[in-house]
Amino acid sequence: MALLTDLNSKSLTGTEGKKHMAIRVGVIGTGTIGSDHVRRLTNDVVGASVGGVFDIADDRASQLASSVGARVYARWQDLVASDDIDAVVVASPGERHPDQTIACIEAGKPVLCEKPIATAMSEAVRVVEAEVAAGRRLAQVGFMRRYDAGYRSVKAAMTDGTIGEPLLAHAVHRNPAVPDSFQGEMSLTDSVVHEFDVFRWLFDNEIVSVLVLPVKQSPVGAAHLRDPQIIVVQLAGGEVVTIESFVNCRYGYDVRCEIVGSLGTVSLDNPRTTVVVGENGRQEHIPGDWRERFGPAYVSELQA
Ligand code: ISE
Repeated sequence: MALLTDLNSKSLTGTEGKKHMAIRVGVIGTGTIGSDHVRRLTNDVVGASVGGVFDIADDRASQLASSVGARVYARWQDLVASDDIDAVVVASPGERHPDQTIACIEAGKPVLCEKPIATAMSEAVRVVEAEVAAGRRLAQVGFMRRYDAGYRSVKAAMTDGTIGEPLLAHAVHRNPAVPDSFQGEMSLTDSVVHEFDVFRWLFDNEIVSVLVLPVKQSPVGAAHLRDPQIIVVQLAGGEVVTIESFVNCRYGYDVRCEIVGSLGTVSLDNPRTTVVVGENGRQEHIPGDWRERFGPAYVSELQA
């Protein structure tokens, strides 16, 4: 919540006589998620504007910057140090995250870093140590599910007594397909990392053990990966979460879960838009990808 506090001090509220001052956000990395964030900050987030962008693909950065009237920086270090930038979004490749996030912390600027915070444990610890040294919370990792309306209702049902004592959860996390660059353990570090975060948040407990079970290999796509997988997570209170990770399910982006409590259950379904009934039976839309499914959550996350 450091971000909110710091930014509020810049008088966003529009009471009479007060100047509206947008927070000028610098965005490092203009790939899919970085470009989406630039557009969201420009079009959807109240009280923010994009002050500058950086990408090693400088043509892409220039094009994006000119589309929103922002400045392009030749080095990310210059963007972080600039007096024209109040806060930073880090959306570069994962291995760059620690250095860039630490630079923001050292410059005293609030930073939203896309997941993962780092690609190695020792690097993640470096970021935490930098924040401890700074003496205040300036960094937040981009776990947007915490801002999703569906997950928030699930959390409410878990905390207001509706389902009694939450005991366990079942989750599915399916992607229609992944590119060849999706390698090795990325199903855990890139996809299931969201479940690792969201179930800690939902149960308000730390993870104490993780078991990964390979499943019979899907004959379709991703021969270079073990896919699907079942992951069994145990939390400090004894709660257990089973997660199916399937990154090549083909039919759509499907993220759901059910929490089982001592008195009932609460389920997170895909957000229902329309149901079509016709000669093909009853059909409902499944999101095509995570950008569609979690678009509103990303806006709420940036707004916060
Ligand atoms: C992607 O990078 C995301 O962050 C999505 O939320 C996740 O569902 C997907 O599996 C990842 O590849």
